Amino acid sequence: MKTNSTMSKITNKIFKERRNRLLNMVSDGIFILPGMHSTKRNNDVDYEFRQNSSFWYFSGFEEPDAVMILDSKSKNQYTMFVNPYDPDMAIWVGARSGIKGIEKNFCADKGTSIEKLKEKLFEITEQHECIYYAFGDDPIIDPLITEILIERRMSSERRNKNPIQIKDPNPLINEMRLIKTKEEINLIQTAVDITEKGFLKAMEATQDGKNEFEIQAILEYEFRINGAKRNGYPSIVASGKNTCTLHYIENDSILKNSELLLIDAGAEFNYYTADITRTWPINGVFTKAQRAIYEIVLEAQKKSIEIIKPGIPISSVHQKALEIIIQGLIDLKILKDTKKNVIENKEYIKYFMHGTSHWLGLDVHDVGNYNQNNKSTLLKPGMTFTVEPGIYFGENIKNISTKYKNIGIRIEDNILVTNSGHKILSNNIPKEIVDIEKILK
Ligand SMILES: [Mn+2]
Repeated sequence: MKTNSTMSKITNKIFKERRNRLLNMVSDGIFILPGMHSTKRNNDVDYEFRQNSSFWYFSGFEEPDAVMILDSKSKNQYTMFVNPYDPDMAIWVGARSGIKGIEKNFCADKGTSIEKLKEKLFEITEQHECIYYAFGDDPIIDPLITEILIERRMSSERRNKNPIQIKDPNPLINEMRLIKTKEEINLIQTAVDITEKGFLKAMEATQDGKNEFEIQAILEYEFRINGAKRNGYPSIVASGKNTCTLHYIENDSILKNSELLLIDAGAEFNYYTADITRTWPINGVFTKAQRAIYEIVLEAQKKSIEIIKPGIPISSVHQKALEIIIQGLIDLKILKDTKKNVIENKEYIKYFMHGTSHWLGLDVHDVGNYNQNNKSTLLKPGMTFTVEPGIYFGENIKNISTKYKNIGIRIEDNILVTNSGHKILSNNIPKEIVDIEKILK
């Protein structure tokens, strides 16, 4: 698939607008936003680097160890501390942007070497009474902020300086990230479209005797050749009893004839991710028991999507899915009590133990509150999230007919709240039984 990269890119102009919006949300204060560090994998090998999402949201900068300072009072509103250019590094691992690069290519008002962070941080915070910093975010910055706090506390007592307070910037940032702009929606849609291609190829390639990781390779190959350089999270490619392990990522079992295959995966495109789940029979035809469970999950998923529109609480989506799943399990005599009692005693929880929805964006479990003032968050246009009910009969389930054993079924789509209702971004990925069986033939 050809993707129009200029249309769907977050430009420097947009990054700047985001920084300005954040600064305009506070009357006084300085934001200290650390980027990600590299993480060791083994010996001298690091894990693939991926920038912190909020840091990227305001900068587009992809190198490790950087720290962003946003300061509305200073003539340098946007200062970035970065690893300096290093000719040796350039030869071995690639050129860093360095101080010049961060100013020229990422529009920082001022670039500074990360080695000067400590001394500069004292200077920069001097004029302020409030620091926005999320304690616990960064093991190097945490103690520096503590030092500043202690120094200011002492000097305000002895030398008439103003004391300083620390505030968490995340509520402000998360509120911004929760509502997606049209550029962001385009990127999520592209990630979903790429993911769709992967799912279709994975379905076509499904065959007993193959290893889960072979199917994973086909799925992710499709992601790569369609423009997604990485996944939003490790793909879950689970067959047989593995379908009942919610975050199964070993992906190394052999596909068996009468079992199910569950794939939960998402391509990441320009930092925005999809998050899709489909479940299908390995031999191409659902057994009667698999079909019975699948139909319940599908109905729960479709009916809970139908109600999505601005103004309804996000919790009502889960509530709707839960009611349908409970009724379905009662009809199959798997649950043997009244709906009311099942809900009260949470008897459903061993079959459906996770939530139905989470926000989706730069992070697969994107930031944003699910509750505000002790009430479930009301949906607004521009919010994107998943709807993913499931039913699982894993090893923990005793006293169940053997025909249901090891069945795990989840169906997940990505939804955008629009002005008038909603849009299913992943509507083209087959989930009706007849469509799935047709592809697998
Ligand atoms: Mn999900």
